[in-house]
Amino acid sequence: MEKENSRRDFIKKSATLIIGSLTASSILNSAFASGKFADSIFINPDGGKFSLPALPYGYDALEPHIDKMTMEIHHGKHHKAYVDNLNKALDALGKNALEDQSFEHIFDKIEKLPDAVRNNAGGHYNHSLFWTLMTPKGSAEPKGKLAEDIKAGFGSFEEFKKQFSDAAMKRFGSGWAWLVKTKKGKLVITSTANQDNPLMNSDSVEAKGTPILALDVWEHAYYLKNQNRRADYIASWWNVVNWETAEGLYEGKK
Ligand code: MN3
Repeated sequence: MEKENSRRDFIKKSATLIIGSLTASSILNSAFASGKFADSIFINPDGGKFSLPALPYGYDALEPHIDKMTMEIHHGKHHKAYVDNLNKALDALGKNALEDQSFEHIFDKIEKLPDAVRNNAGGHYNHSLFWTLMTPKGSAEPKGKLAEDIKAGFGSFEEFKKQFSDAAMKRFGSGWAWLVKTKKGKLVITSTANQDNPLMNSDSVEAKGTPILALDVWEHAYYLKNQNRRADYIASWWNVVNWETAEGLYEGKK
């Protein structure tokens, strides 16, 4: 009997260890590798710390459209800084300042939180999403329901591309262009300033909803290769869009 109990204990402990080793970043990485992107994976179970997810492809994988050095600095320096500064900002808030540290909760309460949380939580979330929305094996156009609804909403895929590129061009200074699915299920093109995003519960975010497509138009995303020519960067980016990820986000696949 005693033996049986200790065996059961051992199994229980082993299982706990295995589950414990599946840290936030490894769950995030496997989700990225499979191209799936669920809100729930962003709940931060890893001792209250966010971590930098690995890119789902090599730094040079998006060449010649997005160059290796830009990717190295963008992911390894810029994104990493958002992660580190988010952890610092949350530490500074104190343990009980937030009910939970999921992005969902942080973005919902964003107007009540310090700018350091807003900028760095946005930065971490936006970049994590952005990497999954690019791939060296990009197809030119979306398929299925997303393709149909883009056509229905914007007239044609070409017209959608034009309007999205336009939103990315017109965003003054640093920010992001987005394709968003609103609560009513409508597809809308929008842009946000700095590291804001359409999930933030804020009056300065014009169109709220689920991000389907995201494009970083900060100069750090293109300056090394394209210098001031944002239009060239946007034109290159269309070659590496991961429409499969976008379709998954649109259809709410977890
Ligand atoms: Mn960036």
